[in-house]
Amino acid sequence: MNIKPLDVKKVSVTDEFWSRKRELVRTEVIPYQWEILNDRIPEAQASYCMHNFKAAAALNKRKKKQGSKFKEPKFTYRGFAVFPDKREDAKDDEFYGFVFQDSDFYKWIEAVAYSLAGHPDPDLEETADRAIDIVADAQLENGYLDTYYIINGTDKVFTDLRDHHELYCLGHLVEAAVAYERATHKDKLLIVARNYADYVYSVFGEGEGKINGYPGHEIAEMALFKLYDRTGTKRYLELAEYFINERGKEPNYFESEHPDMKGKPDYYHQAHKPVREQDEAVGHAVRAVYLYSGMADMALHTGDEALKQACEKLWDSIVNTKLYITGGIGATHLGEAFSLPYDLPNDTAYSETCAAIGLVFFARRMLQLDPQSKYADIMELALYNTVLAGMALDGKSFFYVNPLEVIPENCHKDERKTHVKPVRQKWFGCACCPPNIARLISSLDQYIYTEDDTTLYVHLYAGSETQKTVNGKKIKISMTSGFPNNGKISIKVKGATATDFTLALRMPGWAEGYFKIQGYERLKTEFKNGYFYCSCFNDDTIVIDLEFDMTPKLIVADEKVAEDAGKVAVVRGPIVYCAEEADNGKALREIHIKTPADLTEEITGEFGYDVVKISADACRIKSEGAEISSTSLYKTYTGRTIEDMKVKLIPYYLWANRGEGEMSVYLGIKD
Ligand code: FUB
Ligand code: ZN
Repeated sequence: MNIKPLDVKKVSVTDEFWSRKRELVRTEVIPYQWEILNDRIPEAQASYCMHNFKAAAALNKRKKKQGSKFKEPKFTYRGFAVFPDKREDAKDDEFYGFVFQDSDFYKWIEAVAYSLAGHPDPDLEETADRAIDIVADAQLENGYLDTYYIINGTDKVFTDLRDHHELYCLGHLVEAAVAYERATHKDKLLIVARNYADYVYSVFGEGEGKINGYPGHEIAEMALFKLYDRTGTKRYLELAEYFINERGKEPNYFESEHPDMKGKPDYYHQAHKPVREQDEAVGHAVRAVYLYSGMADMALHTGDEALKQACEKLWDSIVNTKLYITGGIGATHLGEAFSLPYDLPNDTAYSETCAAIGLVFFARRMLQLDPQSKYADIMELALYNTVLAGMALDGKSFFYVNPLEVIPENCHKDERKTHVKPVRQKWFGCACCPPNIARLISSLDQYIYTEDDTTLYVHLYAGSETQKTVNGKKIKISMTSGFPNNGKISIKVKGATATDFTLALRMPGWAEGYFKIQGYERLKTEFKNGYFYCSCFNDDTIVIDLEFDMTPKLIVADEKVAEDAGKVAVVRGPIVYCAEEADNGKALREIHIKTPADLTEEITGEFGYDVVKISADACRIKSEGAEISSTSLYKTYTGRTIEDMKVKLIPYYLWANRGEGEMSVYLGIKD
C-alpha cells in the first residue's frame, strides 16, 4: 500500500507560526521575486530570467534560431554568468545569466501555484498566465525548451549534459507545471512541460542515434515521477527510471562529453558508480539529495529493494557523518559539496539553502518508503533551522550559504570566506535558493502529513485541517500546535467511528520520551518506529492532546567533529539556538557556557512576534600570558581571567535580522 503526500488542496494550514511565513511568501516574497525576475529592482543583482524567455520567444516567432549554429554568448562563459555592467547595455536578443536561469521562473511559478491553491488571487493568476504565454512562445516546435540554446544556437543542444542544465530546467518546468495545473486547473504550462518531456523521451535512450546520458544536475528524475503520477503516461516513468539506472554506469557518459575526465571518478555528479552501489553521500550536495529523492521515488514506484537499501545507506551517511546541527548539508564551498565524514567547519560552512531543501524532499520520500520518525526529525530540523534562516523576516533578502559562525570582518576580507555573507542579500547572480524557499514554504502542506488508504501519518506538528475518507466515511482531522514556542498539540478526529482509520503520531526524537498524551485511552494503540498508532475510533469525536517537553538542552557533537571539540550548542525542541553580537557583544569565541547552565526561557517581541529567547550562565574566558620579548603574538601562559555573564541566545533561523554582527551556534563550555 503506497504512502503518499496529501494533495495541495486537501490540507489547510492554520498554524500561527507557519501561516506568518506563508503569508510573507504570498504577500511579499512572490511579488518581490517577480520584480526581480523582470529586473525591476535596480539595487539588486540583475536576473535577466524573463528577459531570456522574451528574447527566446521573439527569436522563435521569427523561426530564426531553429537549427542555428551555436555561438558562445559574450556574457556567459562556460555556464558561468558574466553580467553586463549596466542593465541598459543588455540587448533584447541576447541571453544573460547562468545557463540555468530559466529555472528561477519555474520555481517562482511553482510557489505561485501553491499559493493560489490556498489563496485565490485573480491578479496574481493573471500575471502568472501571461508569463506562461511567454514561456510557451519560447518553446520550439519540437518541444525543446531552454532559452540558453534557443537564443545562442540549437545545434549544440544536449551536447553538454554534465554542465549545461537543460534537463535540470526540464525538471523544474515539470514540477511547476504539475503544481500550476493542480492549483488552477489550467493546463497550458503542463502541455509545455509534456511537450519538452516528450521530446527528451524521443531523443534519449538506447539505440542508434539516441543519447544514452542523464542529467548533470538531478531533479528531472523526481519531477518525471510527479508527471507520471499526474498524467498516468508511462513514458515519463520510463524516462525517470532510465536516468536513474544509467547514472554511474561504465563507460561513463560524462567522460564521453569531457574526455579530460577519463579515469577520474565523478563524485561531484554522483556518477562515480551505479546508484545502487552508492553508500556515501558525495559531491555537489543539492545534486546529491535531488538524486536520492528521485531514487526513493523510483523505489516507491517499482518496489526496487536494492534502490531502497541504497537510499537508506545514503541517508545514514548524511545524518551520521555529514549533517550540521542546523540541518544543513554540504560543508565545503569547493564544489558546493559534501566534505569528508565529520568535516563540518562552522565558519567556512557552505550549507546551501537549496541543499537543506533537498534534504527535506529526501526525508519526505523516505517517510513514504518507511515511516520512521528519524526521517521526520531531520525533515523538521532542516525546515525550522537552515531553510527558514535562508529568508529575512521581511522576505526581501536571502542567504544562499548558511554558516554556523560568523565574524563579519573575516567574511569581507578573507578570500576563503567570500562565499559567507554576514547579512542576507537582495538577490544573487546564481539565484537558485530564494525561489526554492518560496516554493517549499508555500507547499508545506505536503510535508505535514502523508497517508495510505487507512492511515494518516502526522510528521510535522503544524496547525492544520484535513480530511480523509476511510470505508466511505469522511473523517475530519484538525490540529492546533504551539510549535515552536511550546510543545502543546491538540488533534481532533471527527467521524472515524467504525472505520479502519488509524492516526499515526510522530514522537519527536528530541523529546526523548518526555511527552504526555491524553485522550487516546479509548483507542487501540501501538508504538512503532517512533510513531504512536491510534485506531478503533469508537466515539464520533476524539481529541488527543500531546505535550512534548521543549526544555532547552546542551548538545555536543560527536568527538570526531574536530571543529566542535570542547563546544556546546543549545537546542530547544526542533529549534537550534545561536549567540549574536547584538545581545552579547563582540568576541563570541570568549564566551563559555557554564554547567549547569540554568537555561532560562523568555518571550521576546523584538522580532515582530513572540519568540523564545534563552539565557544561560556563562563566562568570558581570556588567556593571560607573560610577554615574550621577540613577539607580541605569543605569550608564556600564566592563567586565565574568567568573567561571569549571562549569554543570550536566539533561534538560529532569526540570525542577522538585526544588522551585521558576529554569530555563533557553538560556544565553549566551562564545567
Ligand atoms: O546548478 C544549479 C544550482 O546552482 C545548484 O543547485 C546550486 O548549488 C547552484 O550551483
Ligand atoms: Zn541554492
